[in-house]
Amino acid sequence: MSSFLDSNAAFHSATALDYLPPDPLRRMQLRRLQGMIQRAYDRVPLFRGRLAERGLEPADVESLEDLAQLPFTTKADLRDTYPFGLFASPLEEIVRFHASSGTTGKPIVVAYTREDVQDWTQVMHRCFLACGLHSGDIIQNAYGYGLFTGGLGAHYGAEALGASVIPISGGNTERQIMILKDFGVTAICCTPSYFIHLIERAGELGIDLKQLPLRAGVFGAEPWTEAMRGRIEAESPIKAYDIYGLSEIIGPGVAMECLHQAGPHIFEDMFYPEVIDVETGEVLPDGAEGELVLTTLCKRAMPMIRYRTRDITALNSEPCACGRTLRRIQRIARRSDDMLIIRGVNLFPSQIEAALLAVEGTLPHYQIVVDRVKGLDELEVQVEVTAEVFSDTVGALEKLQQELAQAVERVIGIRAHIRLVQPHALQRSEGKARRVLDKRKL
Ligand code: DLL
Repeated sequence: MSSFLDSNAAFHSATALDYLPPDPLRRMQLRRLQGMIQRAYDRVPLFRGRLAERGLEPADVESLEDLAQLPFTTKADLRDTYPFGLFASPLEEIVRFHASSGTTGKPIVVAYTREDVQDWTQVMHRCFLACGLHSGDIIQNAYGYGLFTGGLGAHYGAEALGASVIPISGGNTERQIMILKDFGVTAICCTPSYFIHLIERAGELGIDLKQLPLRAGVFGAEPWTEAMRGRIEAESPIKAYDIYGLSEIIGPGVAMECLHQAGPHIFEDMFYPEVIDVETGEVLPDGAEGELVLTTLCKRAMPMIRYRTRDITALNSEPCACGRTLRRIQRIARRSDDMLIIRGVNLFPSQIEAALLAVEGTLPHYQIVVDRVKGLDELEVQVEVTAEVFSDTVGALEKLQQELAQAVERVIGIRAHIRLVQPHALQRSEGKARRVLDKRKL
């Protein structure tokens, strides 16, 4: 009995901010926002310069609405200041780096102070509580550990919860299934497409996932659909919850679905959301669809002011049956740029293009074809080669194919199937080249 009361008290204290009434929440947001803007102004030359260009100072932000006057931050700003140019803390205060894909060869670098890691741990802890997990759960964390934020982000949150964490990382599906079964795993964290792959592989191995004690899946890092949720819930014993986040803001844990599975709640005490018109940049009202812009309210190492996520969504301020006062975002199904997410890895066509052009014998015409086979994303790159190369021996063509595959893998980190085609084989477009054919039924 006492342990039930203890865990209940722990739940209430860890999730108290999920239920703040609107007024205190807005006051907290404004106080934090003003502190964040001052910090960025004092410590990040790019931000100070941008405000100065507009004749603005931190004191001009007197209300949350005033944030709309401030300039946006974009992925290009991270690229142009690579690697450490947006840091607001000295290197000796940085305890962690992560990185994610940039639009060119260099990654986007993000950094955390000790307090940032603690804040991140707390939001991830709140994510797990929101979907009904608690100490005693056995959580298999199949997000990749490493520069990707998924693995370590979920790991720290799950430990804070007091769950038993299995830090298995991504890949090796048969071992994942063996551990799911043998350890009595109750929750899994991975991309939704990978879990579908796992369902299919388990089926082939004659293992009925429905007999296992698994009950929750914390799925994100890529777009997915209600149809995928339906399939996962029909073919396995779990409830599938949507978790959203991005490296530039913190990693996983920006927003998370509650037991009602009605769209992720944004942790608004930590991240201030706006939705803007993609073309004009104008702030849109709740309910209108546009691009999500996020401002960190507590980040020390790398404050982000009005970061354009490129993710298309709408803010939902309708009350949720769970009683949380945090607004929700509509499921993110697309982006306003050409970033692709393949097996949880972010990549841009421009990165593939750069890799291809570095190899002699190729022409600047290529097409990227993405498909999903047995739950796994497949990437094919069709590349036109010069007439001389095309009439070469089979051995020479195979060698070129190999070279291209290696060049692409070096840049994006995953293997693509390269198909060489003769000059003019690919359709030309009159306007902007359509480089990507995405055949995945999301
Ligand atoms: O994917 C962080 C993460 C890890 C989120 C694990 C959830 C779970 P990045 O690699 O920087 O960070 O990629 C961020 O992935 O801008 C979205 O386009 C996409 N994305 C993330 N979560 C979702 C989701 C991590 N639930 C980019 N639904 C984001 C749709 C998502 N897209």
